[in-house]
Amino acid sequence: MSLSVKVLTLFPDMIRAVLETSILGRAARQGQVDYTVVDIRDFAVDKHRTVDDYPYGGGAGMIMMAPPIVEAVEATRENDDAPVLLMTPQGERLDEGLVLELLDLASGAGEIILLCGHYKGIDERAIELLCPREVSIGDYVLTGGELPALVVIDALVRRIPGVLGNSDSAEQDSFTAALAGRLECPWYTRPPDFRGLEIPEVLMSGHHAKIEAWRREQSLARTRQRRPDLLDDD
Ligand code: 6GU
Repeated sequence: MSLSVKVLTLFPDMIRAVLETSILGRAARQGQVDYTVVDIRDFAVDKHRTVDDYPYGGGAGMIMMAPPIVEAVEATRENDDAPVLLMTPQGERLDEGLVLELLDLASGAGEIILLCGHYKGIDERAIELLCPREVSIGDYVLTGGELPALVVIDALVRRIPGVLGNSDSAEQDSFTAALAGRLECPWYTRPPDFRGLEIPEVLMSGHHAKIEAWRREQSLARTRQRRPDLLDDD
């Protein structure tokens, strides 16, 4: 059964372009996932198709109006159990653990809805009515929730069994179980000599156990150097 991913946005073209490309696009063509991109502006309630307005009480920036957002979610959602994500810097910070939890909820419902905020934010009553899971992709501010939604979709779709060509590669990546939360080791491919830079000798030795040991060691050293926080509970 294919997972239905629905993105509600004011900038549908920005989302579509990415979802057609590379592994995300291939996953859809192979029927492992299907994408629906909904233009929130289609759910505006006035003839000018207004989707944002000034905040009550004053202040800089525009606020996305509640009615188009709530109507768009209600019209799009097929399963009331499907998780609704609101992409916002105020949200819970995404990590691989949250990705797996969201994939589990989404797979259970057959559907996940991602709502992209824009401007200064969205009317709090939309949040009250929809009870979305609020998700951030990190501690910096972007102009909108579109790139974060695509980040979440990419992280989710690559964890759907069969989506990655080599079924092992998801498990070996940084931050996943096989490396126990360690960073990747360095990798090399042809040519063997590039501008005088050669390949570490062990990789040319054909000695698989030594190669594995070298990779583990590199992975650990790199993690210690760059991300000691990942080793804290070891
Ligand atoms: Cl989800 N939205 C925006 N606008 N900025 C962000 C973010 C989300 N996550 C990190 N920065």
